[in-house]
This record gives sequence, structure tokens and C-alpha cells, in this order.
Amino acid sequence: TNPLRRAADKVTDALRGDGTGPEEGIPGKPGPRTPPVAEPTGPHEPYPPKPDQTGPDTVSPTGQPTGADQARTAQSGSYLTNAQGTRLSDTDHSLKAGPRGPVLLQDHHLREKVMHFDHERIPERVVHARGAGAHGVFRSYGAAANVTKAAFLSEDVETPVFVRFSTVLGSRGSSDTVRDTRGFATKFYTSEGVFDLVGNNIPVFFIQDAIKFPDVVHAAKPHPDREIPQAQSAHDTFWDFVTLHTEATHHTLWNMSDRGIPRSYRTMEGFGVHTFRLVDAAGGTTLVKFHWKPRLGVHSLVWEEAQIVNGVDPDFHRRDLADAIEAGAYPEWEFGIQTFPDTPDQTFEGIDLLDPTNLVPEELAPVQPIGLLTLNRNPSNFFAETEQVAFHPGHLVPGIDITDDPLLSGRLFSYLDTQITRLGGPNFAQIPVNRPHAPVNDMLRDGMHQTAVHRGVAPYRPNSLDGGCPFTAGADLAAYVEAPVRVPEATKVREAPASFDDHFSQPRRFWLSMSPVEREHIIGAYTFELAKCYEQSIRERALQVLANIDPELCAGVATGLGLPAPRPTVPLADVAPSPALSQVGRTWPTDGRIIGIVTGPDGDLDGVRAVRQEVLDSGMVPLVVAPTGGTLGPEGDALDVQRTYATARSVEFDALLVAGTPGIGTDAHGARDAKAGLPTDRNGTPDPRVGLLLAEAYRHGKAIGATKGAQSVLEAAGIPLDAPGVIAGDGAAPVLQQLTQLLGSHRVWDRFPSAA
Ligand code: HDD
Repeated sequence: TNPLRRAADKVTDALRGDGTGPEEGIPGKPGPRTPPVAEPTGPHEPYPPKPDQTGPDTVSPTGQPTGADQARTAQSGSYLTNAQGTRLSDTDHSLKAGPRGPVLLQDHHLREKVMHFDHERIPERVVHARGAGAHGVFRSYGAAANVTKAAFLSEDVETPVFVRFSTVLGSRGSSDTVRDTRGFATKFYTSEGVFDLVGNNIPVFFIQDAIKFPDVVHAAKPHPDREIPQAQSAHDTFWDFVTLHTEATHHTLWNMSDRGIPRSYRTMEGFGVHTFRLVDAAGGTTLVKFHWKPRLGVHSLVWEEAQIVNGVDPDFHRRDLADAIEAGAYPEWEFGIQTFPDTPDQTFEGIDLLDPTNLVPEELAPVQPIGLLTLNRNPSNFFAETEQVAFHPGHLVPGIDITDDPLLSGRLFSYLDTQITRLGGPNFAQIPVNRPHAPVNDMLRDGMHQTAVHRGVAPYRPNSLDGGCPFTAGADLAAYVEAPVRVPEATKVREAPASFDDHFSQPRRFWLSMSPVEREHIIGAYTFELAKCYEQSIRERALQVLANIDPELCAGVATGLGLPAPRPTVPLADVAPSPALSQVGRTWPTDGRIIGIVTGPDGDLDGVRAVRQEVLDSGMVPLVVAPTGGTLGPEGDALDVQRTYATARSVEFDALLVAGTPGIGTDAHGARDAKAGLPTDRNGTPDPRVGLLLAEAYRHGKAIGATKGAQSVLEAAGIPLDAPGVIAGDGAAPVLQQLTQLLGSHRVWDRFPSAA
């Protein structure tokens, strides 16, 4: 008989009842007692602990999707299906009444496809909308184990991480190299739950109390009427706010320094900003500030370069990060802590540790390295990972606690709250990139986008129905226990402590710590930004703020604006410089630096080939720049061209090497260039695009080398062969060696002052 009929008969028999109860899975009158799931009648033995609700890891250690997630990987099978798993025969044509007829409303596939598309975008982050992320691993040295019981900071523990870098002001599609603070947010998937360190590349903040965050962001975002300028602080409302609200002076000064335009995410420092409290196994506490120190050093762009990049390659930082990881040049940062005794006044050497506009100079409290972060895997899907990752300063693990910094307190509310709008409900922790790697056994239930299928009937405590499960743990079982910090008896007030009133001594220390070239850049940045303001009164007020930092700074900007420099209204603070704050004067590894090798069809190709290999061998990236794409040289022994004169722009390169030949070359017009082997015009002048490439690199303080025969190209670009950082030598190898040495200091600082 028909199988459907057989199933129907079975149900009928069961309902009729034979006293033994229903067969498994078929509704019917009560049979023998089954475990009390729906309607328990009395106490019973506890159920076994609930299974881990975290779901499987998103990826295996090798980066492959595992388990159920593999099935969820889009495009994993051979056949296209709709969202319900039904195979589709056509997704290119709407269902129509005849090929030229109207589209039918009954086309459910069309409706599903377009409906889903219509909702593909989610709200961008209200700040830090533009970002780039990467997976990696954190290995702890164990050096912090005496001050914190956090398991992931024990010796040699490896913890998977996801890091997202960002700009603050711009929209998701804005340019990377704008003048702005950069976010540096790290999610540690520790064995004790997720720890998020949501920091910036600047160690201080604009405001001291979270209640002012909407104000500073409203002021810095584009003007509400025309919604311009995008991703810029160079406008009236920003400068109006930061000059009326002088606690922003320190952060603003950092923004106007080279820190506001990093060379790449890989060469940025990171800071936890607030003072945190570490708790050791015996309950002892230590105050700390967190630091990330990039192995490649702290490097910045120069302003003209940053502006060119915005047009030439708006994805400059995003691309740099992804390319480096793909090439195996994994970016690395050392994690470090400055430690301070947890005294009742929470100050160190007179610096209020609860004021987030303060930093503690490294000369007073050295940064102690406690682990190494390596970013080694690009996300496979930007939206799923980088866009949906949700950070929160309240994601803490045992051994790391907060302080009463009023900025931090407000953040503890804001980050949870914002995810509800951004990620559509309270279950964002279930999104794969946000899932803890520790087992989750919470009593949170339901809500939008709930994907866990919870078991048990008693998601509350105390309960007897689920046998009292799950149980709470004590600190001995690795539970999070707040440090029992004494809160002084006080009267409720809306006030800041008097110690928060000093707005100028820390900025003055920063200014005094800068080298002459960094000061020149700061003066240039203030002059540029204030010149973009329309209101004269804002410029004048800004000059008053600068006068209270330093007269040289104020005078420099005043001259640029064509305004008189005011006198200070507060006594200038007597502070010692902190040399650690300067980016100039140290030598760094050159791994991953990009060397442009400029040549032409008649260049010394053997020389180019050899130097290219040497660049690679020294861990840097060679890009061969030639008049046209394709290859150079004879077939079978040809050299690949990575950039043409049309696509190459100086900003992409850290150094340039013009590898010519004393041989003979001719250009497209047949003109002979006996000097360089590069194409020239009829008058023997090199291609103007090469001239621009070199002139820009020169202005931006980049090392430039030329082999014999190519030196005329430099001269034609107006570059003196005896200028600092210009290497003219016989062979490519010795020139490269000197270029590499220069790159160790990032730029040829002696070449400034300059147009940049
Ligand atoms: Fe914030 C995002 C860093 C103060 C409110 N913040 C956000 C991100 C970083 C920071 C790196 C991007 C995270 C990501 O990549 O997803 N924020 C900071 C630092 C601060 C700070 C270092 C001061 C020390 N932030 C701050 C305050 C508030 C917020 C005082 C609110 C009172 N921040 C947010 C937010 C965001 C955010 C609105 C936007 C998207 C998000 O949180 O997830 O909640």
C-alpha cells in the first residue's frame, strides 16, 4: 500500500489507544511516564549539564570552516538553492507572462532575492564606521602573571584574537588616510571568556566624562545641514568644540601631530587609554595602562602624501594590512603594561590616573612587555567578520577589572546598547566572529536573531526543575569576581574633581618632546585645519589655546593664519619632555617596506633582476615600474612589470631606485637616451610621470637611489645628487644597501623643512 496511507493508519491506531500509550513521536493520550520536560510534577535527579551552546568553532586552527559552519558556508555546494534549500533552475530571469509580457507577482524566487538584497545593509557604526580587520594569535610571555590571574596572560598561553582597526569620523566608504584618531580594538577569545581591549592609537581622549561623547562626536561629524566635510576635523564645529572645551587640547594636539596620519595600521601604536585594574590570584590589585608596540616602529605619512593617497588609493591602509598578511609578512605588536600601585588616591607622580586626558610618560613608568600579537589571517568575508564584530569594554575576564574613570563607566553602557541598533537585537554574541571560544551556559533567552536552541525548562535561578543547573562558581573556579574596591562615602554631585582641571601641562609635555621636524608638521596641521574654518573667532580662540601650550607653537600657527599671536592666560607648565613620545631618532626593521624600481625597456634588466631579488631577500617588497604593463626583456627571460608610469604614484613606495644603464635606449619617438635607458621625449627629457614620481618622493623625505647612467633622470626631476638621502652609485646592490639603511629611520628627516 501507499506509504502515506500506512503512516496515517499508524496515527489512527495510536489515537484509538491500546493502553500502552503512543508510539514514539506520535501525539496521543498519555502512556507510560516520559521524563518531565513540558509539565514536571516533582523534584527529580538533576539533568546532566547542558551542552555547550556556543556552537562549533567558526574555523579550524588551519583556517578551514568546521562542523556545522561548513554547511553554512555560502556557495559550498554544486547547486544554487533558495534560502530554504530548494534547488533553482534559473536565477537570471523573472517569471513573466511570455518573454515580452509582464512580470508575475507569483514569482516567489524574484521576491525572495530582491527582498534579501533590499536589506543587505545594516546601520554603520556611529563612530569608527570605516575599518579593517584580521585574525591572529596572542602569545603571552607570562610576565604579567605576578599581577593578574587572567589565564591568557600565563606563560606561553596562545589565544586566538580578532583585531579591527578603524578611523573614527568617516563613513564606511570614506578614505583611509584622513587626519583622525585610529581605533585599535582587540578581541581575545580566552579560555575564560572574551576579553575586548577597545583602544586607540592615541593614548588620551577628548573628554573626561562619557556624558560629553555625543557632544564631541556631533561637533566632529559633518555639519548637519550640508553633511560636509566627510571624515575631516578641519571645520568650524570641531574647532568650536575643542577650543571651548579645553580638556580636548591634549588629544587634539596628538591628532595634529604625525600620529593623526599613520603610514599603515602595521606601524601604529595602540593604547587602552583608561587605567585598568589587574587582580592577582591572592586578590591583590595593581593599576595598569595597556600598550601595543608595533615591531616595525611607529611611522606616519606626511600631510601632502596623505592627501594624495586619499584620491589615488582610498583603501591604502586596508589594502596594506591585507596584502602584508597575504604575503606572509605578519604584522606584530608587543603587548605591554605600565604598572602603578593601587593607592586610594589613584595618582602616580602627581598624574591623576582616572583622568583619560592624561598619559604617564614611559620614562616614569616603563612599558613592560607581556606578550606578542601576530595577525596572520585575513577575514574570508568582510561583512560577516569585520562588519559584524562587536567590541565592548565590559567584556572582561577574571584578573582584569575596571577603575572609576568616568569615561570608561559610560562606555560600559554605550557599546552594548549600540549593538542592538547595529546588529538588530541582543543576540549579537551568537554571530560567529563574536562567539566566545569558552563554553557558554547563560540564562539569556529568545530575542531577535536567536540561533541557539536552548534546552531545559528553567532559565532562572534558583530552580529545582533543571536540578538547580547551571550552578554559579566562585573565584576558585575561575568565576569573574569584582575587586572589592572601597567606594568613599560621598554626596551625589554632577561635578569633576579639581585634579581634572589642568588642561595644558600634558599637551605642553607632548610639544616639548617633539623633534624640530615633528613640531614643523604640527604647526602645519593646525594652520591647515584652522584656515579651513570660516569663523574668525574660532581661529582666535584656537590661538589662545595654543598660547597656553607653547609660544613657539602659537606664533608658528598665527603667522600661517596671518593673525597676531596672543599671550598665554595661564602660567606655562614646567614639565620635562618624554623622548619616548617622538617618532624620530630611532632605527626600525625594514620588513615589508616597498621599494619602487623604476626602469624602462632599455634599462639594465640584469641589474634590475638582481636588485629585485635582493629586495625580496631582505624581507622588503620590490615593485618594478616601467612605461607599460606586461613584461620587460626577451621572452623566456622576461621580467614582470608591477606598475606602469600611469599607475605608479610616489605614495605607494617607501623608497625609489632608478635602475638605468649606461647603454643606449630609444623611446617611442626614436629619440636616443644614452643615459638612463628610460623612455624620453625628443629633447631627451625623461617621461614627466617619472619626474613627478621622483619629485614627490623627494619632497616627502623618501630615500632615492640611482645607479650610474640613471642619475641624469634625478637631475632632470630637479633632485640634487648631493641632497640628504639621495644615493648615486655605480651598481644597484650598493645603492640598495644604503637605501635600506635610510629606511630604518623611516624618512630622510634632514630633508625637511619641505613643501610637505
Ligand atoms: Fe568608542 C566604537 C575606542 C570612547 C562609544 N570606540 C569604538 C571603536 C573603538 C573605540 C576602537 C570601534 C570598535 C570596532 O572596531 O568595532 N572609544 C574608544 C576609545 C575611547 C572611546 C579608545 C576612549 C578612551 N566610545 C567612547 C565613549 C563612548 C563610545 C566615551 C560613549 C559614551 N564607541 C562608542 C560606540 C561605538 C564605539 C558608539 C560605535 C560602534 C561600536 O561602539 O560598537 O558605542
